[in-house]
Amino acid sequence: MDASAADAEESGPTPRSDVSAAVAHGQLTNLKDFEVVEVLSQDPLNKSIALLGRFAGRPDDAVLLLARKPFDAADLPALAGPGLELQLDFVNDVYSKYVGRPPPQHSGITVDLVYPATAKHVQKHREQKRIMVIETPELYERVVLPYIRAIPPARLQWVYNILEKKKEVERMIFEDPDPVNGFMLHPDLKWDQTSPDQLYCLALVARRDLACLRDLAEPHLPLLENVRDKGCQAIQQRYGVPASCLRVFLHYQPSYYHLHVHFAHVALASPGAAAGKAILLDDVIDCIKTCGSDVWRRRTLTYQLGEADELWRLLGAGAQGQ
Ligand code: G7M
Repeated sequence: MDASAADAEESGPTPRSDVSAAVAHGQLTNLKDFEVVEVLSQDPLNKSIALLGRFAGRPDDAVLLLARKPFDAADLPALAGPGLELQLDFVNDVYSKYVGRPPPQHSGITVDLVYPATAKHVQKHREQKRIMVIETPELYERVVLPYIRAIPPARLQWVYNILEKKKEVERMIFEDPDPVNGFMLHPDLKWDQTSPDQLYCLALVARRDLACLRDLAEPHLPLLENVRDKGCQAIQQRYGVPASCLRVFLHYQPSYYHLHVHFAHVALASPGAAAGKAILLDDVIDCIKTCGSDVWRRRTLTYQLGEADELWRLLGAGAQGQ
């Protein structure tokens, strides 16, 4: 380490460009310059907490997700600070994942950092009111589809980084390179790969013209069956978890509009696997076969929406929920 770097370490915050570069290159080794601004949400059941913070002297927001046994607010200054040693798992665009080596009194913390975080990232993790909304095909065409089309492509940067093998390459579990029916399978950001009964993997389809469930029709059956069959097979081979122990599903609405499929261990009680969010891939396939090719365009879909979601405002969800 040169003299200036040593000075910065001892006497004050790391220069702005250093923190951004350290995060982008996965070289963050502790959170000494991190200041907690707000506790966004807590989930004692899942032993996790989401924090809004900033790095000293920098204007950008950061979202920090810590997961372990339920948190004691008094521990936060030590925990989201110099005592926590970081070991890089991977970096992808503004998303990075670490294993945190906490001070001796703490143990087993995963550290997910989104930096710089947009207002959308912050809102997503803030405790919010949720309601169920009913989306008719007419509402989809008039409100939801234009909303999806207006999302800046940059939101999918992390997906394209994976598909172009710029990120998470060494984490890849399986690849079928076929441009029409192919996909890549990776551990989901949510899973630290330590325990197979917490298994959570994500299949990203290779083609880029399918945004979500509403786009799926009869010509996509070979793709969907391929993802299900080869995805389950690859998970069985790598982790020893059989297809009968996997919940394989899509989200509607998803957070990211590039078609992807979730593979979660059936024992995992994840909010993302709940009714009103998850739709089983087998049901998606069977519906197309039994109800017709355009069934997912014709169906009225009921799902949960958070107050912070842009769709809440566009669908007048507040009014629907009163
Ligand atoms: O709700 P939706 O179906 O859009 O879920 C997207 C999934 O992608 C979630 O389960 C996230 O945990 C996962 N995910 C999000 N990001 C930003 C990443 C990432 O950078 N890498 C990986 N492997 N998974 C991600």
